[in-house]
Amino acid sequence: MSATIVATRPFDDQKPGTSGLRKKVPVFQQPHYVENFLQSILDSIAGREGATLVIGGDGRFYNREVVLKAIAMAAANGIGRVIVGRGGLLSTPAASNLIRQRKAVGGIVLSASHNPGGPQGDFGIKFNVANGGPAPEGVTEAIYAQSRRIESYRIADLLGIDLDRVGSLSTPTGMTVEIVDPVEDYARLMETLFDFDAIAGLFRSGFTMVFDAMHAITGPYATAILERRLGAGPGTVINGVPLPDFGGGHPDPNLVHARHLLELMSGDDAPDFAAASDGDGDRNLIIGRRQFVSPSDSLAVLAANAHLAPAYAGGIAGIARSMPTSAAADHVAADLGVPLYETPTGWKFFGTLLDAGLVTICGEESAGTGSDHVREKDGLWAVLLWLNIVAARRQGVAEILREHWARFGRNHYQRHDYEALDAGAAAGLMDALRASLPSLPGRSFGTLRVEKADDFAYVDPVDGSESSRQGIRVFFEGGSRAVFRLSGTGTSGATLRVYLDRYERDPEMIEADSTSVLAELAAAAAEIAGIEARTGRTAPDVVT
Ligand code: VG1
Ligand code: CO
Repeated sequence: MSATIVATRPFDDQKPGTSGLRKKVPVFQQPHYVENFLQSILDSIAGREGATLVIGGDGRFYNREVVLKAIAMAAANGIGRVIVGRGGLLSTPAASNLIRQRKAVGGIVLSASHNPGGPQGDFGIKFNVANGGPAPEGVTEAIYAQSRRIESYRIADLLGIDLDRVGSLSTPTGMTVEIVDPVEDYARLMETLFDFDAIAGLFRSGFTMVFDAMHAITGPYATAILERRLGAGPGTVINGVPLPDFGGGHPDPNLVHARHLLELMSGDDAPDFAAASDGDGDRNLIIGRRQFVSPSDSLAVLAANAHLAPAYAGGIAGIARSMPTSAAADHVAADLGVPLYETPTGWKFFGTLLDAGLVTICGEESAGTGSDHVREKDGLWAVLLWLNIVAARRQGVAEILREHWARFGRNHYQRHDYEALDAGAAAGLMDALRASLPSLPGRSFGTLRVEKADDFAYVDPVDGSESSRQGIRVFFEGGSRAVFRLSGTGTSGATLRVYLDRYERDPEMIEADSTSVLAELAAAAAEIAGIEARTGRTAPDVVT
């Protein structure tokens, strides 16, 4: 039994976005659709002959079918060994870790991350390269180009692979299929980074937490690490069983989709700490008692306190944040005397900086934080670093955050999302904004006066690659900023994201409510972009 060559025709919509190819499940279910894209990925891997490839996904609807297809196609394309998470499951950070540990040429990670799942929900395919990180733009462009000219794909006949049993077997084509426990290597890595004894001591002393896995991939990881290894009480992890449709929920750990956690944390019998993670386990939400921590602040606090965890005791080399992320981390970098890099949105832009040792900690306003331990953002890592810091400082989340603001000042921050816009209207809005850039400086909106405005372009300091049109930035006198960009992860219509950032040092303004502090900036941003006139929307759908 060997490989079959199947004739196919290109699809014209297989262009990866911010993080892989994301479409509705029925799009992926079209005949040859998945195979075409997988073949285009495999074709992009130089040196795949005999090499190791990691395969796994977040367990959403269609995961198992595509895992089996990926194994069968790897076998027909000369891959020597595939490492597959049991049940076809791997969180994004765990996949990144396995790629690195096992010196794989890359990994195929099946996920649409925080997007909903189920038969009518979203599915996604991401490709990670040998450093464990998301394929850089040069690679995703090559994959897309290949998907436009593909004429055939290769697939082997794989009879009876049992994805649910850990162990190794050989395919008729000679490829080894190694099914591994998806949690084990990752949990061991976490033990090397953090002071597990101190965190376990915290739980023994009566500290309580809730971790909401949102019926997504992090359930088994969080249960193994928090409940079993660290001794957090049983029931600490809720919604811990991964389900193909995430139990009908939207696995995005933000104030809208994890509102119940915010409510829980404002009650009188609130636990000390609450956290959540997204569909594929790379995002995190942190809430203390009566204290939500915005992801941008979380990045800054983690960077300022990382030295309290064993892995970062020697200090950090630098910090990187995506451009729309607030400047809170910039103040920490300046204080530590380390560089701060500002990159376009998407974790793929951090890879070269991490590989070159220029930065240790990275983060995005979209609830992603991570370090050089893998090449992806890592939800549980952020939770464990927070717990390590809480244990070392013997202070609660709210106290730590308040001291942080008092020392560094506070960047009041919000992201306003306008979802499911007409794609043409959204593109028109961005074009008009771009065209208005030269005329913006000097104009006033209420008390805010525009100082400068540009379209963010990035030159990677390590490999010199260039990325343009990465978001419109409008800077106001006094240091406030509004940023506009269109989402690259949605699957229907367009989503406009408006990011608002205003820095305050005055103690009274630090304590003020972010919505009111940002109200004037929000109004200015809406006016500058003509949001109501162009989209008919008078308010955002989601504020995070
Ligand atoms: C969003 C976030 C971005 C993140 C990306 C993938 O992209 O804004 O910060 O890297 O999702 O995260 P966009 O293009 O929709 O703004 V995940 O957890 O979906 O892998
Ligand atoms: Co994700």
